[in-house]
Amino acid sequence: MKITDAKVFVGGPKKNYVTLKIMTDQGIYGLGDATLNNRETLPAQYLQDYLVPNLIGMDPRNSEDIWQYFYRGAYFRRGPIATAAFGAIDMALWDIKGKLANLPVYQLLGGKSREGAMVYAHATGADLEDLMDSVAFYVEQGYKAVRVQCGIPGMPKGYAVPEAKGDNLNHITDYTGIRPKVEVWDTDRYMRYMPGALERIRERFGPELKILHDVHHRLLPREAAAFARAVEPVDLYWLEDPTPAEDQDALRLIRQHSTVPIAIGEVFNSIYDCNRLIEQELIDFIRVAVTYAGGITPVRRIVDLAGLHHVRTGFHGAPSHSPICMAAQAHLNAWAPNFGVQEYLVLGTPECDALFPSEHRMENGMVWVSDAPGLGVDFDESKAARYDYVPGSHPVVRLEDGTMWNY
Ligand code: CS2
Ligand code: MG
Repeated sequence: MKITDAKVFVGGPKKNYVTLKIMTDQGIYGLGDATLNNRETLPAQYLQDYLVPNLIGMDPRNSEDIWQYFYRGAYFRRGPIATAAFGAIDMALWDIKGKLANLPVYQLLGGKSREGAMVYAHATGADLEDLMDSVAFYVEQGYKAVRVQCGIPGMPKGYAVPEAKGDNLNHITDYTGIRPKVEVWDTDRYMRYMPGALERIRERFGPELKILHDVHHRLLPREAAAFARAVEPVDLYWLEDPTPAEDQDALRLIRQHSTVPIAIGEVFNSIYDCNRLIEQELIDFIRVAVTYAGGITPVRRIVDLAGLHHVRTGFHGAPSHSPICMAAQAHLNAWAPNFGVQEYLVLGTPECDALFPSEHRMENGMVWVSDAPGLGVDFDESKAARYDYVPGSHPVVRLEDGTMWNY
């Protein structure tokens, strides 16, 4: 069996999805996602210029060797541009493998460990009252877990917070241009306000709701330790990215001062970014994404390592990823013995569903994996032609005095 061709598409409804389609001499094709948020053209170019020409003629069934060939063969290893491109190839090869075997990918991983996989939604508010409405909206729809972010009094804009009450902020990318908007951050205001706000959410929604909160890398290690201690009474399901991920020792300080579960890893792109954190049991949830972390093959290794150390999965699932990555994660979530939760934003616009038809279902705050062979998601090329690449950007963050800070 041989790979005969591969095509890369960039574009999508309100989003620049990078979609790889690998064709074979047996008529079976596979799909992969290389969407690197706000840098989408780069993995696409890497695929087009270097990887696709080498893929042609390879046997798609040898997904392990193909992964090693590109990873080791690049010489300059890792980095999200490369791993997103390798990730797309790997997903497409698992898709092909499943179609060949006539089995859904979760069966190739070891079968189902559960029926539905719990997801969490993003509740957000310009202020706390607005956030409460947003949480109530998700709770009414059956969500068991909700991430909560709200505006901080006196701070013009916080992470993932809408400007006007009632606005939904599921898409953080600003497509008006390539130059990022500037948001202003004030750690002191955040530290004073947020623990009390989280307690009020707990009081209002009761003990059952799983409440998650994302600090988005904004605190220094000592601040993060103090914050984690302050939010202990809230009984968070997790505290996400309390400090920038590069300084892994920072998490030790947090651990020494608090038992709040820590979730980290959405910016990681290899097992070497998290093996120490996992082995030293400094985190509770690993947040890698199948796209950025290089595909199903390496993510499965991360999941297995995590399982040895009581670390559960909480894969990244922001609107950064196309339904192809989300499908790959749905299969891993169905299998992983140490599954925790899946981040899930309802992209479900009719345009997105039409571009990526699939039978994976979201119902009652759970994802139900599709039983179709392979990844169980398709890609309608005829519709893809409607969408062009649209340059966009995340905001950047500065402190009040102008100092650059972490987005
Ligand atoms: C976030 C992301 O989903 C999350 O937890 O941290 O929305 C993140 O900001 C984006 O993926 C960045 O591209
Ligand atoms: Mg996050």
